[in-house]
Amino acid sequence: MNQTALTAAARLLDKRLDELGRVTDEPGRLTRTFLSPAMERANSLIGGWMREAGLTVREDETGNLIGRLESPAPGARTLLLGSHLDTVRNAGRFDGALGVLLPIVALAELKERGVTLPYHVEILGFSEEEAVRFTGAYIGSKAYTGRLRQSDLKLKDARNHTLLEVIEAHAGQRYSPPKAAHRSSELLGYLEVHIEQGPVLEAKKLAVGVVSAIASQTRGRLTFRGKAGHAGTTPMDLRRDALAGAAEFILFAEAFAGARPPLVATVGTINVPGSAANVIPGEVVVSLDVRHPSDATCAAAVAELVRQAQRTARRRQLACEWHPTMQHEATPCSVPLTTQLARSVRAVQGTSLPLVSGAGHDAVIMAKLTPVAMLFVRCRNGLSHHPDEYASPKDLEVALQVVVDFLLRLSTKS
Ligand code: HGY
Ligand code: MN
Ligand code: MN
Repeated sequence: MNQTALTAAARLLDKRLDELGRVTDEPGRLTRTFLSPAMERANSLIGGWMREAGLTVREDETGNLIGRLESPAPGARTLLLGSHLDTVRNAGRFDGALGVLLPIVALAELKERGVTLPYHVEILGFSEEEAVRFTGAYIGSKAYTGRLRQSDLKLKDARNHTLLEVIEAHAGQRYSPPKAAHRSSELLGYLEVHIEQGPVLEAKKLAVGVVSAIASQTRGRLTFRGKAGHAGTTPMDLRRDALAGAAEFILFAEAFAGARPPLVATVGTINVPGSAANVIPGEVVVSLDVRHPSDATCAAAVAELVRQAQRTARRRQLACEWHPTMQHEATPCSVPLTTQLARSVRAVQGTSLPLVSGAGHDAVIMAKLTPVAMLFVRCRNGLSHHPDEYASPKDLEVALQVVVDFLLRLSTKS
């Protein structure tokens, strides 16, 4: 593809990321959660871009946006590309969206050049990956791969609505967990383009890299229970302060993980039901997110952190309960597919750096259906899950060129 067309395509991609970044449930900041009004507006905006690129568009019963480009080739299999369209609260405009919008621009360019691919392509905009509205992540890709369970449908959001109620209200009809959208034998694989959300590519002065594996991840909730009381009349030595116990644990978790890189442990939310400045907190619920490239190390770290939380609680005459909400093993990317992707990366940028992803991605779920590969794009200061998240148009252009090269090389193999 000639450079001018590529530069123009990257500029169009950047403009669309900007436009999509303003489709939000919370004016003034970017927040899009599962089946929200903003997600519906995002699906219709992106569906229009998919149609312009020549794809047929549908939304499945779980709110996933699916664009399909059929190949005339007899017996053609399907290549899947995509990522998630939901966001964390006060998010950046690249996380998830890049992996949906970039392939649309790439296919539009190939259409412009009169290229017909010898395989079908499906571009997937998953309806939920971030676990913001419901604690169990990957609802969209689990539904698409036939791995959504009845138990998932019982998850409740902050308004006490179950996942089933929310889906049926959206669809206006009964819902049960769907079968996989494809059999593995029909697929060539899944490619997800995503910002790195880390500092490595920037440090190595590279625009893109390939993902070798996605880290093991466990999330859950710790509930500390003590005794509420009057802040003014209860002597310090007679208190059972749940918040003080949780605070001691939070600092322990930070030090524990800090001493064991690349282990990471994060308490991202803290909830003190019925809190008031003049009441000793009787109950506190904190989230715990633990990750490591190795499953065994991650599991051992979670066990030690929970034991420490319970030791801290006992010493303070508190009760402490652990409730796991999500566990995903480390996911190696497909070596053959990643080797092909690395070839395109080398063709464009001269060198291809393999990286482990500390962040979870829909590729974790897609890997249970088909071989997966991921292309990481450098993001400024490695910052993500933040409105200042940023990937430059120049780096978008490199990523676009890699994906077009990958699609064309795959044509000669599929
Ligand atoms: O939290 C994650 O790893 C991803 O951004 N959902
Ligand atoms: Mn994210
Ligand atoms: Mn993401």
